[in-house]
Amino acid sequence: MKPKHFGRLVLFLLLFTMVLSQFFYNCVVAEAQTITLTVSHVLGTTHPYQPGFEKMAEIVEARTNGEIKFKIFHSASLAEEEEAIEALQMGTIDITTVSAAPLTGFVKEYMACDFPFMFSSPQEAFNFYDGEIGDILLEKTTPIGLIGLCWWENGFRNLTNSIRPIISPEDMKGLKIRTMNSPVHMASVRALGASAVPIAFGELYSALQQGVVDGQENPVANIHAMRFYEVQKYLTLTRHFHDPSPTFISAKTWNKLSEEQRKIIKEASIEARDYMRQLGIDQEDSLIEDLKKNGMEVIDLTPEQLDAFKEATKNVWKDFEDKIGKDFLDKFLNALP
Ligand code: EAX
Repeated sequence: MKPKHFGRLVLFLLLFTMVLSQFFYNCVVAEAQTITLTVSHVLGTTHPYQPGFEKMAEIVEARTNGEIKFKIFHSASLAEEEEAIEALQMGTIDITTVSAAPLTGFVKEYMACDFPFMFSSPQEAFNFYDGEIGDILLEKTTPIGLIGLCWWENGFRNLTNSIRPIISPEDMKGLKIRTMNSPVHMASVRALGASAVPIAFGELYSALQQGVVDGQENPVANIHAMRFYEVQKYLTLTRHFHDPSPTFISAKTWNKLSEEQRKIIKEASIEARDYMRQLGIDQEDSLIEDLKKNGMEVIDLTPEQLDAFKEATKNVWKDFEDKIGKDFLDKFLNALP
């Protein structure tokens, strides 16, 4: 080979090696800078929680130019709600959305969210939790290691059972009704004449299937997503509890993020909130029709029939004034619509 050709070959190989090493360096650095946030929730993929987190992930990844990605675990595959709260405290899970009930063991003021018959429409509930009271409650979780992003939505809870159609509180007598581990929910179910049996959400289907409990209460989206229609005959649209689902990020995670990344995550959680709330509202009627197609007898109460349930539970809140704290409870009740 002539010397000048050899020289050109060496130069080419040198340049090629430099380009290749720069490429691999960029890949390694880029990978090293990519943050993957672990997200946990307990509902199935057809429930608004899942598309809500997918929407949030899409926004965050786009606005951080791929720096932050989500890995979403649904159907309690990673943790039940209380476990997810503890995991956020430890920083082993980064983000979750949970009902108010599992928070009551960590921050007592969340018990107020579980009182029966507080709201008559989704918008009333949204206005309430997106206002001062919602901000106060989210602030109260900071000391336990959870940063409150905003209030997502689980929906209005309804009664199902496999024994009889429930038209009045009389029909509740003798029934074993599964509740969340919520002292207020349990007291309300007992005030209606049934016995309240707290069971973890992930174990509820088999508990219903085996007859450990006769019934349960959940929003229509949850009843449908978890296929409870396979093990429950009757659905009464009581909408007795409204169930908000505050969304949190671990303080340990939050503290590692830049101001810009925090801003993006907060804004994305709010945009995803509005998206998933609307999804829940839009799908409710069609889900009820699908529950009927799957064999459920759906009872829609008259206003007079519903009044009997309201009357039976109207004093539940009094048993919790001391537990929650009178000052906060007065503020909470005075802010209701
Ligand atoms: O928060 O446990 C329940 O019945 C809740 O609706 C569910 O965990 C979603």
